[in-house]
Amino acid sequence: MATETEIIDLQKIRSDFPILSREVNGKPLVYFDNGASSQKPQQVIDVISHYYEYEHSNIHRGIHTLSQEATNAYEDARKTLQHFINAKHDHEVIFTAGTTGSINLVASSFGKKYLKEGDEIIISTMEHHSNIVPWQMICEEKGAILKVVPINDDGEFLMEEFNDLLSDKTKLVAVTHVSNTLGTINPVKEIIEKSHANGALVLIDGAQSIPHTKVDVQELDCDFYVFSGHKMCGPTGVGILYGKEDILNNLPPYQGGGDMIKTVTFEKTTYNSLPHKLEAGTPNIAGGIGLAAAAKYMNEIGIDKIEAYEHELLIYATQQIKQIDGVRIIGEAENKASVLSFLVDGTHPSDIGMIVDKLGVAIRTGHHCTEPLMDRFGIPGTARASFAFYNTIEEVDIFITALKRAIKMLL
Ligand code: 7TS
Repeated sequence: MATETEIIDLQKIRSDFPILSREVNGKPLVYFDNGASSQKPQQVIDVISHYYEYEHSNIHRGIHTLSQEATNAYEDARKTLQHFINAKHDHEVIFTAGTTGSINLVASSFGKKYLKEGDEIIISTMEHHSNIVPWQMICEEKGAILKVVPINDDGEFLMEEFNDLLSDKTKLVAVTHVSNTLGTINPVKEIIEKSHANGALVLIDGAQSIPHTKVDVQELDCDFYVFSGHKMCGPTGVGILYGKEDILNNLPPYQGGGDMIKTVTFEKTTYNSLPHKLEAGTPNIAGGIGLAAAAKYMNEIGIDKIEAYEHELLIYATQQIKQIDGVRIIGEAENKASVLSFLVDGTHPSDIGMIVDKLGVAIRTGHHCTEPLMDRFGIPGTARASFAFYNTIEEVDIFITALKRAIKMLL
C-alpha cells in the first residue's frame, strides 16, 4: 500500500484548512462528517472575503464599474465550473442553491411540461430524500408513477431489475452517482445508456461524487447533473444544475422574477436566454465565486489523487473497524467511495456518535435523509464516518480507539 504522502502533500493540504487545527471538547478535531459538508480551505475563504471587501455589487444590471466587475467574476466562475465538469457550453451551467434546489427545479419544470397521467419516473432505493420527495410531489400533481430500483444486501443497484422497470412509459430516470449512506458508486454510464436506448432522460445526483471523483458530463452523456458547493470545499447555499443545452432551452422557467426575463408588460412577458432564464432574482454571487475557487483548489491537488488517497483511507478504516467485535458494516458494494456506515450490536448509533464526539471525533448518526434505504435494511439508522482528502490514517486510528472506548462504555 502506498503511503499517504506519496499521493498528496497532506501536511500542506491540512495547513490550508484553518478549522482542522481547532480542538473539540479539549481534543484535536477529527472531522469525519464530510458527507454532510466538507470543510473550507483558506483559499476559498479568502476569495469570498475579497469579493465582499472589494468587489461586491449586484450583477447583470449595473453600468457602473463595480457591477461590471462583479458580473465578470460571477460569469468567470460559471466558466470555471463548466470546465470542472467538462460541459460543452457555459450556459449549460445553472447556479442554484444546491443539489436540493437543482432537483426541485428539474422536477418542477420538466414535470410541468412533459409529465402526464400514467407516465413513470424511476429512482433507486438508495436515494437521498432530495431525490425522492420532489419526484413524489410532481408525480402526485400529474398522476404519474414513481418506480424504485431495488438493491442487493451489499447495497448495489440491481441492473436487471432496472431493465425490467424501463418501459415506454419511463420519462426520466433519477439516480445518485454515489450513495451518501452506503458509499456505493453506481454504474451511472450504463444506467444512462440503457435509459437513452429506451427514450428516457437521466438526472444524476452528484452531491456525493463531485467531491471525490472526476466528472465529465459529456463523457457520461447525462441529461442533467446536479451537485452542491458545500460538499466540495465550497460555501453553503450554492450548487449547480448542469443540463444539455437543447433540453434546458425547452424547459419552462422555474421561478419568475428579475434577471430571467427579456421583456415584461402586464399583458405578456418574454423570457431571457440560458442560463438566466433559469436563474430568477439576485443570486448567491459570493457563493458562485467561492464555489469556483473550490473547484480550482481541488483541481490543483488533482481529483485523481484525491480519489486514490481517499480510497486508501476507506480500505484502512474498513480493515480496522472489521476487527472490532459486533460491528456490522452497512454498504459493502464492490465499488465504494469513502463512506463507512456501521452499526454495533447492542448499541444505538446516536450513543456512539455522542461518545466519540466527546473524544473529538465528528461522525454523523441517524437515517442520513435516506429513510426508505434504512427500511430496506430494517434498521432505524447507522453511524457514518465519511472521509475527505485532508483526513489522515492517524485520524482513523483515533476514531477506532474512540469507537472501542464508546463500545466499552455502552456494553
Ligand atoms: N443528494 C445526496 C446524495 C446527498 O448526499 C445530499 C446531502 C443531498 C442530495 C442534498 O444536498 P443539499 O446540499 O441540497 O442538502 N447529504 C447529506 C448527508 O449525507 N448528510 O447531510 C447531508
